[in-house]
Amino acid sequence: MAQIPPNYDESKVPDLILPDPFVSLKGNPILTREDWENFRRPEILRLFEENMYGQVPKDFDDISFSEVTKSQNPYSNTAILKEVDIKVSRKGKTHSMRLNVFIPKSGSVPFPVFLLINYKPADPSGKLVETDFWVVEELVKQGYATASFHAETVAPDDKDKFAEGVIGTLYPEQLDQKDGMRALSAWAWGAMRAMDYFEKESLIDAKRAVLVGHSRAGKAALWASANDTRWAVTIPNESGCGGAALSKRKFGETVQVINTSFPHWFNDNFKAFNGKEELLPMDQHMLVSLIAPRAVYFSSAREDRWADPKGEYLSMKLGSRVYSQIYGKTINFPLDFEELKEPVIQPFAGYHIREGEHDLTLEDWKSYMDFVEMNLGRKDK
Ligand code: GTR
Repeated sequence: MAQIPPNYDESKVPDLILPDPFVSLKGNPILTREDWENFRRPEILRLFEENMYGQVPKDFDDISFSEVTKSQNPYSNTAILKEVDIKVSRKGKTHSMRLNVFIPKSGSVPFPVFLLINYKPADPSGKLVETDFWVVEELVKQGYATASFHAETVAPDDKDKFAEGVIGTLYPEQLDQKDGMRALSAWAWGAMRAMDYFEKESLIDAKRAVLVGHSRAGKAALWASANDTRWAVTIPNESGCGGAALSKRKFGETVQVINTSFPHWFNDNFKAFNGKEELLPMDQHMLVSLIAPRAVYFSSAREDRWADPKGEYLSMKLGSRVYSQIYGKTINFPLDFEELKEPVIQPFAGYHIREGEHDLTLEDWKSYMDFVEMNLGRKDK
């Protein structure tokens, strides 16, 4: 199929006909928490697994954590650095991923933690500084531990090599399945193994863990949290198509474009929706609904039209209805996208759009800390 140029014209966005999170596939209304959690939520999770992201296998035989000392600690005045090799074995094979963890030197233990899935490659010299992209200093100053892993240590971000990590080593049978694990599911799996470590580390409060990812890693963060309810707060930044943005708007990056440029991110079944977003049995607002009743925050950038900021806001606005309709909480997104100026920081669900381009910046992180403080509180306060 020939590639259609991206649409940036709001008047050309098709009329949105979105599946209703609160009506089951058989057409039954979903009104209670019981029906939601026991029936509809698993049904929606399976729709995403089958048609889009692929499986996230949960089984393995063994996991171990060992501290290695490889790098200098650039924040040694305020934080201790732990470099942790997480080794996971299944059926006689072992995969190892590296987690870099900074823990405040002072403050009350255990510390809430921010995990960043970092899709950028590791610095060949082993440098752990990421400036604005990973604001270790600011997070530590505010009383948070923070950790990150490079996505490539779980699955290389390369259409020819993506299986040369956890997929090929631990779960090779997934490669033969049309709904099998691909790169985004593998990165989500990596976040879960980091969570396994947090649960074992007494300086970290795994019950107050925040998962952050930018762009492709934001897609993985959302999918990780849909699969793993241990994350207290989920924050995908500018995650766009295949992340926060509604696919059926076909604004900016489309399913066909993403599947062509990055065929290794999503499962094989997703390719059937190239140019046919209207046939998807779900849309991304339903991914938001899978996070509830835990807290979720989306962020966009004004000039990042490729990621469809309006589509990101709309999916938050629509998907967060689960908090009121099923969980009886008050959620308010009274403004239209065009009227938004200030970050919406409130219990359970938040959003901001900042000026500027596609990036993860200190300004974004500051709003995340405000949202997290409101939703989780801090022990030392
Ligand atoms: C782009 C891709 C987006 C987004 C972005 C990124 O090339 O089209 O979906 O994931 O990369 O990860 O920075």
